[in-house]
Amino acid sequence: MSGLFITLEGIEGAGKSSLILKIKEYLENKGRKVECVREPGGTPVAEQIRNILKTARTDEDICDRCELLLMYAARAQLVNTKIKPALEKGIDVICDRHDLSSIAYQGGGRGMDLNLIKSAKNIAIGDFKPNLTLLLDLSPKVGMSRVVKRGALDRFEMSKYDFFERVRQSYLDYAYEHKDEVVIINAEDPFEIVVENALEAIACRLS
Ligand code: Z5A
Repeated sequence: MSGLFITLEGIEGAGKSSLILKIKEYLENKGRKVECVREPGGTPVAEQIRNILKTARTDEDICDRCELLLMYAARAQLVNTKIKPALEKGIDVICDRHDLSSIAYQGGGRGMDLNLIKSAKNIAIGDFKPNLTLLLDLSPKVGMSRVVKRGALDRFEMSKYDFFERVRQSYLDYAYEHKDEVVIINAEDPFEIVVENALEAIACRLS
């Protein structure tokens, strides 16, 4: 595969969607072809699954195992039908969230067994993984203060602070243990600085 697979991770309000556009512009200015996708979602089928996952229902809760499997069903569809074919054509792919979100949210946040998560991963995408992950780290308080300005909260955003504290810690634990894969960026910095640090990490990977 010759395209570069870059993933952005972090709790809500970290600035992933804003940063993706800057990374795309940077890579395109270098003459590279770039596709941007998001998880869960990124294909018509996976977007339908996203809709189920994000909608809070009053008549039924989504149980943790169902949530995990839906995340991986959407990921299988996106990776196998869109991301891998693009990388094979030499196109760079930037993904707003990927597998590390499942470790952080379903593992850290929901407390699910990491071996269960690994099993689901194996079925969905095998050992496929990003060339680089940028972890936008910030406190849940700052993240949520950005998100509430947008209006109505989705099923995940309605979670309590301690859920997001566990998610954040799980992200950081993984990043400290996988320094070759994950670069931590302080997402409480002004956006211009976040962009500068992210592009520097990508430039290092390109060279
Ligand atoms: N999920 C999961 O549980 N397991 C999985 O495996 C996967 C996902 C893949 C997807 O929701 C949900 O699914 C997510 C995890 C779960 N849970 N939640 N919540 P989503 O895709 O809709 O949500 P998100 O990824 O968290 O997106 P977000 O809330 O929009 O955050 P963001 O994309 O990181 O932030 P943003 O939209 O770029 O910025 C938010 C606001 O902050 C915006 O007004 C910006 O202008 C502002 N901003 C950004 N950066 C800065 C800085 N540096 N300073 C000041 N203001 C800033």
